[in-house]
Amino acid sequence: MNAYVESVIEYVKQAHASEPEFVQTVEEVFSSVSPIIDAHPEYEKADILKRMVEPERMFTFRVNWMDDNGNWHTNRGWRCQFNGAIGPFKGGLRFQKNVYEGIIKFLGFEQTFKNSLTGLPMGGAKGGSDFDPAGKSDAEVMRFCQSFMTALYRYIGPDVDVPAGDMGVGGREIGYLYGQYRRLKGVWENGVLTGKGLTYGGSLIRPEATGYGAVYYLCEVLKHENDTIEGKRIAISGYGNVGWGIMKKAAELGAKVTYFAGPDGYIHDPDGVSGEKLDFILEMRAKDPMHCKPYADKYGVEFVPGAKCWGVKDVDVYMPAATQNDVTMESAEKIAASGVKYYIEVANMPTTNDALNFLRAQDGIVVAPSKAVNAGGVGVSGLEMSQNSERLVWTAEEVDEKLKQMMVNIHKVSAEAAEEYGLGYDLVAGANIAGFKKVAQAMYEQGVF
Ligand code: 2IT
Repeated sequence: MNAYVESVIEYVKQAHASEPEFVQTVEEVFSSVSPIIDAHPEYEKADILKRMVEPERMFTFRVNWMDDNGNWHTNRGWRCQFNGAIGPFKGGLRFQKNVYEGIIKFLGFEQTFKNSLTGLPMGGAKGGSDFDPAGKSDAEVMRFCQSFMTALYRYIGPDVDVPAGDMGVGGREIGYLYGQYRRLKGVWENGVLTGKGLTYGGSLIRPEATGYGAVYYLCEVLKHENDTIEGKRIAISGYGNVGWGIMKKAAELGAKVTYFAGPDGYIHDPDGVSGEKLDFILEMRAKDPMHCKPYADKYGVEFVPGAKCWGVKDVDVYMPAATQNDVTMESAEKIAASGVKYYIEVANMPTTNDALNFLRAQDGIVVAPSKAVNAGGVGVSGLEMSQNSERLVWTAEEVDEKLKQMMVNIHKVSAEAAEEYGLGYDLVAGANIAGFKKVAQAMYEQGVF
């Protein structure tokens, strides 16, 4: 490894010891960039790497809100405007009990390279709160979102920073956040948020985009391997927005999701999830996001409590689509032993670094990295921004076609970047290199600050 790269990784390990997720993502991305630093001594001179691991700006704020019984609560809010070299800051908001600086920073860093890969002009950002949405009423969520936006609105804008959803933040939350932004600013600036409802400037296909994009990316991998999506059986974890989109697009293209895992265990449905089962999942999730067992009860299929489906043999593709560090070394060993050929990450950083490197080193497995595979989500957010600024609305077919092209291109530039540096078909390194190159060059050309 290049000595400068090594020294910056070492620095991050020391300086961010209390933020293991952030250290993990820096190590993962920077482990691929040595050849670029070797080829560009001017980057070291301009200290590009050390500047890259420091957010341009990150702030924390207080969010007070009243519950339905009249009790006040205090939560913490964050926004990390990580890198704005190639466009306005862009990235989701995560509302989850376990959120702290290290999670927001890891997601913001990852977002920078992901957004670069989309080919659209978007910088990297992330934000969120340790607010726990579980069991909260609509009115409580509304008051929380209004308070959150009151603290945030001065620091965002269509050309400044454009938040969106992530875990715990969907269409409902974005609606309340936008309502409060509009009320405070007194202008129609709907390009300030993406993932909006269709009645006020949301883009068709945005809710499905991450899952659809992941399946389009999978199709490109299969094409490369002289294989097709037809008849493929897929095991996923997570059945949120993203997992649901995978199920739907897979069914549409003649494949099927035969396993899916939730917080309480996993489901095995050999017929695959399609048709009205997709509607049932939406209902089940709305009633209780912590249990997928009701699906097994309803359709008379197998439910395995307290376990993950990593290691099952009767599938062709694994797609972890739940959350970070879902697949550890123990699961990776089972995956390698299963003989399944395709390991397609979907959630942000779903694999620990040791497990990811272990899987990449296996001969018979093709590994694809989440920052490329899930980039269709933020990619369609970028398309939503374009529609908002031009005051027009694209049809579902138009957006879907642009999404597909974007995923084809992300796969292509990743494969080409790896090829260029003699790494073969290494989609993990290729995505890191392709995403990194554009950001590094933009920072370099804009001078040191
Ligand atoms: O992780 C992600 O890319 C997102 N949560 C979506 C971000 C966005 O701005 O649409």
